[in-house]
Amino acid sequence: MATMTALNSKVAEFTATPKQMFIDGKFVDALSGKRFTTYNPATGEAITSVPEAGKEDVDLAVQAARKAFDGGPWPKTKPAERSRLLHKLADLIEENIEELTQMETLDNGIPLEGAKNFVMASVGHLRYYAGWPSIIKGDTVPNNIPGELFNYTRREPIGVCGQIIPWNSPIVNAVMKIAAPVACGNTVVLKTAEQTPLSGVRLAELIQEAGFPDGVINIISGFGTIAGAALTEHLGVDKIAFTGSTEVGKQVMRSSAVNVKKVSLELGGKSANIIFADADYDQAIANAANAIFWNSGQVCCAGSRLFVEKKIYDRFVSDLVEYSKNYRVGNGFNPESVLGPLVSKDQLERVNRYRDLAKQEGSEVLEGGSGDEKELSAGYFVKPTVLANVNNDMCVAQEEIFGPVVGALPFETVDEVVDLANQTQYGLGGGVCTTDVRKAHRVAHAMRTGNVWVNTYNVIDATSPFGGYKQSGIGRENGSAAIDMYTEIKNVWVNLD
Ligand code: TXE
Repeated sequence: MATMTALNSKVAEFTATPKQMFIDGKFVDALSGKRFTTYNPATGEAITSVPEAGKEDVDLAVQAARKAFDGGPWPKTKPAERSRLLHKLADLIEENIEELTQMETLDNGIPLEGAKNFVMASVGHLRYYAGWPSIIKGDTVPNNIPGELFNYTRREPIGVCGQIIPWNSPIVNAVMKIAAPVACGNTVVLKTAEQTPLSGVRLAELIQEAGFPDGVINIISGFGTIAGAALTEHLGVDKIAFTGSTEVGKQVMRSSAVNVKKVSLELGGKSANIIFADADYDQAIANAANAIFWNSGQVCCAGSRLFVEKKIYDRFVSDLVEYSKNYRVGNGFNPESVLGPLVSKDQLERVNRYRDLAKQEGSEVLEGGSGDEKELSAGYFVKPTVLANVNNDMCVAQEEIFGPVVGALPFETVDEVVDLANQTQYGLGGGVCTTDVRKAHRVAHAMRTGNVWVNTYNVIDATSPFGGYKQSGIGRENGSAAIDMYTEIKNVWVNLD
């Protein structure tokens, strides 16, 4: 077994003390004094503890964000200054990249290389939105009303944004919920996921160091049913952006109705990845594997339903299992690991329940991957798994598993596979592998999903809209779509007569 990468001294120092949360520019404990422990999913060992925010702490954070918004400094801060601060935060993340990478691996489990990609994606995201403040603008609008009327629109910030994130890519999730709203002049209260609060605490330190005015960005740690719910119910919050399960997303919508908050949701998926017989075979195998196994399948748009044209189905499924042996599963600090553990014991139990259910439903469970059994028994690991002989009505083909488990389904015609791909409550991602350009676009247009990848998969960038059709969500993050989502449009009429 390769030697594990040593823990960076800064990370060791950081985790040696209990952490606090960030409200109104200061690091504080919960008013109740309650705390909870965060664990390393590769070993089950405690890392450190963070405050457990209650309703009263959420209230303080919302008040701080209100103060920074209502007549406060942020909406009036000049665009160039907002850009400078976002770039400054990106610089600080870059300066601390090794430390943040290790924190992600420690808390979430993802191997160091993947964790570094998360941190770099966060930097890219901040830099992209740092370019926006000076170009967020309204229009002058021609109109048909008699007389001389000057008619224009303004794009104004919405107010206080309550941001709730999951645990599957903690630092990227956090930055995605900060950069765009703050670029638009909003203020933010972000609740991190209870499984992975660590990088959020370090991010808050860097936000403080960057010099954002107090209360513009508040980061709290706590549980969904308490702190998350308090945020969605709070009358001082103007907008909620939530990423998580569809079930909780529905609850968030219901609670947000109390003061008609603007709501955007990025929810679950059961995305179809379609492999035609005319695809570049080796590329399609690599694509199919990456689509589901990257980050151990804990990706909302993971290609968890793999449709393979019947004439290559048997060979493709067996080659995919063979290919998956390249995925060494293990502790993220082991440089040989390609896939880390699942984030928690709950998530491990959930994925194992689905693997058992697959057998009961009559599919064949083919396990691939590789790893050291001693290392694997220490944490919440699942090897890459291919379910063969799945049909689209089975639970394992309809419910989100959120692990490295793919159901493989055969098909014969384009119309049939488009129909099957769309037979799901979800509509987040989709993939098509073919060398026929007409077929590629035809299928891409017919898929009822927010994102489609042709001969690639899981490509997400700050520049490009991301979000779901149907029960996969409301609204789009990233790109100019997020600017629309975090601004109100005001129409002003001026009588010039
Ligand atoms: O998600 P939750 P969980 C899916 C995936 C996974 C399943 C369960 O299938 O297996 O959900 O994961 C906060 N009011 N996804 O239980 O519960 C919670 O504290 C307000 C897909 O972790 O949805 C956390 O911060 N907030 C998904 C966040 O919501 C509440 C990523 C997500 O938790 C709340 C994660 C409430 N009542 C899971 N209850 C994706 N789209 O990527 C919980 N929260």
